[in-house]
Order: sequence, then structure tokens, then C-alpha cells
Amino acid sequence: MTRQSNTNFSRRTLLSAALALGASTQPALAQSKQLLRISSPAVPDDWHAKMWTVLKDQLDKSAPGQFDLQINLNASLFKQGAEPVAMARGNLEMASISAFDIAKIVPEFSIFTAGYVVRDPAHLMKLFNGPIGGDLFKLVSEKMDLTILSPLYLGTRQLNLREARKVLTPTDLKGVKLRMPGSKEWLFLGEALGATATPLAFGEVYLGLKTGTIDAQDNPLPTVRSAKFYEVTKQITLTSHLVDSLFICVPNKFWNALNADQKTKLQGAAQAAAQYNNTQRIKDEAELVTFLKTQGLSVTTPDVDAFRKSVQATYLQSDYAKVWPSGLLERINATR
Ligand code: KDO
Repeated sequence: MTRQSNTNFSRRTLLSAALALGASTQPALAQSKQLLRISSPAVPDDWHAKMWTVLKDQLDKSAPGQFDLQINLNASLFKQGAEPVAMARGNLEMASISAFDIAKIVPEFSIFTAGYVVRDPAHLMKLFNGPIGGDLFKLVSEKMDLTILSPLYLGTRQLNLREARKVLTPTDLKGVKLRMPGSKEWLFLGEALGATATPLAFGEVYLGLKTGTIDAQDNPLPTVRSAKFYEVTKQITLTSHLVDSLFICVPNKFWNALNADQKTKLQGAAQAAAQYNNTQRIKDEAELVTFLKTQGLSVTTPDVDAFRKSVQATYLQSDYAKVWPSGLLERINATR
């Protein structure tokens, strides 16, 4: 009886000591680290998913113990396109958002959702790392409350068809159910290519192609490989219709709460991640035609000039072009 109560006493003592310790050390530790949740729809094997580990590793070295960085891929934390709202609500600290996500709130940005505007990855990086990017990123900060830490090259989008088909000009895509991500800016691009654009989240594309609910999808070749779309399609048509970008960004509130040293280190890590992604992706794009052929796909070259003329005319006649800042297209074209 006595032993028993002694044991009870010592257990209670231990328990309260442990609770006291926990209460004093754990929150203190948690408070000293900035929570940095990242969400991306990318599959783990894609470069713009792997780049988050590059960012994390660099930050662990340059600012050890200062960030609690959590990487969530496959849209497991937020669905594709929901990241800006999640950041505005304080539920997410970092994402790589697209020009299409931005154009919903900053219509001027829709110039980068238009087919055949940006020429190649070097042009893209020059545009966004120069004065054009500077002006537009300022608008993003004002209208979306987001700070862009680095642009990155997502790749050049190509058509990927479930069944082999002769595709030379946009008219050859008439009636083709082309999957696009779910926003009107994306659907417009699909229609401008001559297809019947159908919205579908990235995570559902593989199954859509396999079962035939869609006839085609468009993505850069590295994504065709990493998401294994080549397993459920028969043709790649090299339209090169969009030199696509993403933007690594954080909410202004989060950014402004960092000290100057943390800002420098986080931006440096974001730029290193983007650089890693760009290098790997460009290398991959040069090699993947061969890989895709070995997987049994036919890789065809359409009349790219016919696509370019038709897509550019469609954009120039659209409401999108009406809100492009005057002279911006000319400045983009003149950037070499
Ligand atoms: C896609 O859904 O086709 C797309 O390529 C759109 C991009 O903006 C981006 O969201 C990307 O998917 C994902 O990161 C998956 O690679």
C-alpha cells in the first residue's frame, strides 16, 4: 500500500516534471524556427519538385535551425492553383505559382500566358530578371501581397496525344479534347491551339489519358517523363507553344517578418533552387526526344509557323491583349 502510493507519487512527480520541461522547452524551440510550408502539385521526380530539397539543404547550411521547412508535393497540402489563396490566408508560406495564377489577379501578367510570346528559356530568364520582371513583380506585390523570390523555367509546352494523329496546323486539332489546367486563361490557350479545351487537375491527367476521358494534354517533356504520361500516350507533337514559367514566392507578411540576414539567405536558397531546376530541365529537354522514341512514341514536327501565326492572332484579337501595358509586347520582343 505504502509502496504503491510512493510509486504513484514518483510517477506523478515525473509526469509533472516532464510536462513542465515540455512546456518550457518545446514551444521555445518551435517559436525560434520560422514555419515554412511549401505546397506544389509537382510529382516527386520532376525537377521543380526536387528543387525544394536543394532550397532546404542550402537553407539548413546558411541559416541552421532558423526555418522549419516542410515540403508537400503531389498537391497533398493544397490543390493546384489554390496556393495564392492559401498564402493570403496565412496557411502556406511558399509556393511556385504560374503566370496563369497571377494573371487572374494581375491581368497585365496575362501576356506571359499567351502562346509564342517568349522565345526560349534564355529569353524568359532575361525578361524576368530584368526591368520588365521588376515592374511586374511590383504589381504582384501590390495586388497579391506576394514577394517573388525567383522566376524559374518550367519548360516548353508540347502536345502529347493519346492516339497517333496527323497534326500539322491548328485545324488538325479540331475536336481533340485537350486537357488544360482549370482556369479560363489556360482554356483560352487550348482553344487558341485549335483544340477543344477541357479542364482537369494535373493529378488526374494520367488516368484521364489512360481511360480516354481526354485525348491529349500539353506539358514540357520533362513532365511527360516524370509524370509518366508516355505510358498512356502514343504521340508527341513539337508545337513548342509556350515557354512556361513559375515564380517562387512568399506572402509579404511572412517576408516582412524576417530579418535582413534571413531575407538574403532565403532569397539565395530560392535562386539556387531555381538555377538547379533550370539547368536540369534544359539538359533534359535536349535528351528526351530520344527517350520518348525508345518508349514507342512517335515524335512529330508540325508547321510551327502556322501554329505561331494563328495563336498570336487569336491573342492579339482577344480581351487579354487589351490590358497588356502599352509597349510591353514590343519591349519583350526587343529583349535579346
Ligand atoms: C499542368 O497542370 O499542366 C502544369 O504544367 C501547370 C503548371 O502551372 C504547374 O502547376 C504544373 O502543372 C505542376 O507544377 C505540375 O508539374
